[in-house]
Amino acid sequence: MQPFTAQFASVEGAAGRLNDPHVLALIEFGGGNGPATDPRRINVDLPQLGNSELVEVWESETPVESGTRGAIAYSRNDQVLLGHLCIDEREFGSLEEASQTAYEMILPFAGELGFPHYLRIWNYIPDINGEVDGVERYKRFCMGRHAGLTSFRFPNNELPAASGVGSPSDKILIYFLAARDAGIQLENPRQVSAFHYPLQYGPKSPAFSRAMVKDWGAGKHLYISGTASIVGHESRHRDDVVPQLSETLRNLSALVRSAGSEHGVAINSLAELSQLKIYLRDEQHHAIIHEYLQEQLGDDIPTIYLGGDLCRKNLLVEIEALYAG
Ligand code: 3EB
Repeated sequence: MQPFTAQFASVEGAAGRLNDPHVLALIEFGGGNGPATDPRRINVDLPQLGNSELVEVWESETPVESGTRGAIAYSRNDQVLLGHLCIDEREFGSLEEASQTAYEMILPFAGELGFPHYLRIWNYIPDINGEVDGVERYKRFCMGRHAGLTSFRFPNNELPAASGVGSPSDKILIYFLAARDAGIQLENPRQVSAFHYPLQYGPKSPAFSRAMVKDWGAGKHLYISGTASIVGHESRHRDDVVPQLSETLRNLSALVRSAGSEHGVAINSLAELSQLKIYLRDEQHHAIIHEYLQEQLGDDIPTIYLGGDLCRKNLLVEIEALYAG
């Protein structure tokens, strides 16, 4: 049995889907940070670009159980746990402390529910490129995340795939997918592992893996982290969106190749990916990115475009992807 399916659907009537106990999550985009009326409802507060208004619906073949525990809202079936929390850093001394606390809440939580293995985490961070005392807030987030992971002795070789993107919201949003058994971490042969980035990117390296492969028995999934125009550890093609995009596609291809050849994921090319999320710093780049991706990948991959700041000021585009058979 597939643990879940993830699909984009029209925003119209989407909230009504929550009446269905097979819905594991309803992920909305750009809707403001209204109160969550259902623990399965996640609001990613980034504007959706292009003419579509989509939501993302995760469904389970079996009815899900959902609820809240402390600050974390969750839903689960027998195979997966999906949880999220929103943290207001103003309730903490600093962004580092808020991020550390968030990870210290998340890490034991999933284990207590019987899902101790993290596959994928999404981090949306307010004012990600802002600076406090000369240190960029993304670096401060990385410091807090690192401290949180360290207090649980979390090993680098179990780090989940992740996205780390700026948010216009005033709260940090983190959501995660966890499983009963571990996935396999993938690194990118074209890139230095983020957890080994040199000090120039911050005193504590970003704690995530480039991708995760999970064998669900019924098939293998590939969860690809936010991927950008980084080769080695350096940003490439400063201020040039199409070359950044083509470098990003080369990075994604390298991951897909190793997932296919080394880990038996049934994917041969980027065009076979099940889902893409494209984050772009400048909304004006939407048309050119859309056109280039259509040329390179065709029209078939369900794709959503979100406007957001990226974790390095010189990055213009970042792509995350899912392959779910
Ligand atoms: C990079 O490759 C781009 O800090 O969780 C991508 C995915 C990025 C996740 C994170 C950051 C994160 O370094 C930025």
